[in-house]
Amino acid sequence: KRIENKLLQADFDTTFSLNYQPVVQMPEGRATGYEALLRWKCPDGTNVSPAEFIPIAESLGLIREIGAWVLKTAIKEALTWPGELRVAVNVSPHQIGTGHLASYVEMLLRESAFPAERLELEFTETVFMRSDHSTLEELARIRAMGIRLVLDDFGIGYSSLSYLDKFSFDKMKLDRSFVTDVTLNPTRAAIVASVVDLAARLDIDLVAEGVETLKDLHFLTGTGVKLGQGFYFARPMPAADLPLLKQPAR
Ligand code: G
Ligand code: G
Ligand code: NA
Ligand code: MN
Repeated sequence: KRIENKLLQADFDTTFSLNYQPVVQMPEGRATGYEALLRWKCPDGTNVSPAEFIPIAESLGLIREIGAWVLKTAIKEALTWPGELRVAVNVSPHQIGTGHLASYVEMLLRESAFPAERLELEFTETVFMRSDHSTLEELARIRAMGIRLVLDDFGIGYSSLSYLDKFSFDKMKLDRSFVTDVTLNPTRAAIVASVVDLAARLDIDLVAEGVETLKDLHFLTGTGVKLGQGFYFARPMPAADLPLLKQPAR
């Protein structure tokens, strides 16, 4: 309840900020782009995790307004980055289905002249739970603008393969639960190898999430995963701290 009240009264521009975590080419670690991750620092000084406040924002009907702030801010910050770097924004399923998201992003890209191909929108499989026609239509409209669609946290939703059949994504991110301790766990190793094969056959970029150790990195590259994200390469950081030169992230 207290978080709900704070969220309802929150001044976005002064209490929200975005951190960015690189998605890198493996093994060398060169950034291909950055995922924007929302941070909220309440006026009383406490940091609240998006894992906690995003579901509340969804139930309060605030998520569209927050999502609009995230999109606007991420594009504004990414405008100054070198042209080969993409920015990825997480989108809640509550933000899509009415056509407003597609129109808003179209407007942002037009006003900022940010290239659509440099913007990625990340959706989890929950975006398909309602699975209505209007959601698929809006996703298609967004993709037709040249924006890249990313299937986030792949593998932990229910019946994830059916979503690949329903809609074409440009990239999928293998959930970090399969990457953690992959070198010690033959089941996870088998899952990673199968998803590498699946992504290659579908011609979808694959990112391994949660790369935390050099061992993880060696296993993943040996199994054919080309893109990675995780604490081994970099933690999420403020835009001002990003190493934006054409150097490996480490
Ligand atoms: O960065 P962190 O691990 O605290 O993120 C926790 C969760 O919050 C993750 O599932 C992440 O995808 C989600 N999240 C972070 N930023 C955003 C955002 O801007 N919008 C939405 N909808 N989810 C976000
Ligand atoms: O759901 P999503 O994949 O968007 O969640 C992103 C979250 O995962 C971020 O909040 C980030 O802090 C967290 N994260 C990123 N890399 C790692 C990692 O290597 N290990 C762990 N445990 N969490 C990570
Ligand atoms: Na994400
Ligand atoms: Mn994810």
